Amino acid sequence: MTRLLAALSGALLSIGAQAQNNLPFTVEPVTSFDQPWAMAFLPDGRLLVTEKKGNLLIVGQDGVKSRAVSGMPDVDYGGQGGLGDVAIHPDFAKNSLIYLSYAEGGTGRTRGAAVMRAVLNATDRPYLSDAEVIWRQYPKLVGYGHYGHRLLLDDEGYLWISSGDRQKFTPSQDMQSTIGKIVRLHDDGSVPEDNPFVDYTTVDAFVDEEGVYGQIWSLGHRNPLGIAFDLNGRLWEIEHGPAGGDELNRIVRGGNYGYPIVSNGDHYDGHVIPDHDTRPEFLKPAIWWTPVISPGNMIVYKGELYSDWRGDVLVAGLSSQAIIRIELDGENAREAERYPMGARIRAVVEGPGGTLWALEDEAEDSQGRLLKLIRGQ
Ligand SMILES: [Ca+2]
Ligand SMILES: [Ca+2]
Repeated sequence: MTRLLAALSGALLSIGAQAQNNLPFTVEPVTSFDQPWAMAFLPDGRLLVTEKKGNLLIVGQDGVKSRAVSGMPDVDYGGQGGLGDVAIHPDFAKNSLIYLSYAEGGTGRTRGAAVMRAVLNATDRPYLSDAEVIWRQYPKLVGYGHYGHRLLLDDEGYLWISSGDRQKFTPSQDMQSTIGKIVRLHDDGSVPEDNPFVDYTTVDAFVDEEGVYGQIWSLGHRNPLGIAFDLNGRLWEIEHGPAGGDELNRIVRGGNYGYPIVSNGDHYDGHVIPDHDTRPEFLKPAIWWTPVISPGNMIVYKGELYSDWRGDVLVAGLSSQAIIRIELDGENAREAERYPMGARIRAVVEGPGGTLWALEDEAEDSQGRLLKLIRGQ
């Protein structure tokens, strides 16, 4: 019996805190979720975690979960769609505002990404109030893929949205849509007057009945799932390429990143897409990957706990089943290290005190776990 208990506790220990070979951190599973997609820390140290089917949960660092937050939007769950990202307003301590992205059903079989802003009442029965849909991807399209819809709120009060190409290719170059774009808005969803294409409506060739030009910051993206500022205020974005050609891009105002005219990958059906170096008028990626890494999200690490990583990009890898560390040097970037995680990683986030947390993608036979990455062994 004693031996059985010892064996059991040994097994539990090995499931609990796994000191995996040659990782610079110990992986501690905290809890698990039903198809988790994104997470963000509240100022009080608790986490908000989204589940793709539509639930938002408040989670303690000990893994204790709240009831599902009520007052959520109706999400169009299916394929890659559902509840997506969650982001917290920089003045959350004063205004309790959060932002949620999700797939929203339209007329007929169309759907598209949307962003809701709401007050989070983080009580025992948490709920959203004053909810307002402040952005909708335009136009809504048939299909369940490539919503993108990663959210970033910066300290100046801008809301950045990565908007995927919905697997439709050419709209990424179409200025009459927000498909395949990076969008920049004020935190209430209004359009900043200094956005690069605000004045396009004065160009005779263009009509802008839906008011989308003004929202666009950059174009020619495929499925951007990560967006973050570095320590020097430069904006970076990471996106899925087609067959090959995942990209890390340094995002500049009004930039065109070339998709689907150029890509260092090619179409899945075998059709060649000319590579970036054939068309220098399009901005080329700082790093591209073939075979792909399949980025889930990205952050720029800003803490002190992993002091040697300060200013580096960390990418959650889906098909690469890894966390990928990228060193930035001005406009340049290079992959520095890859940490194998043994599971598809959907998100990596920095928590209080520079702690690092990762969210697994749900596998067929298991839920996606929340992992704390503990420095040292
Ligand atoms: Ca590109
Ligand atoms: Ca190519």
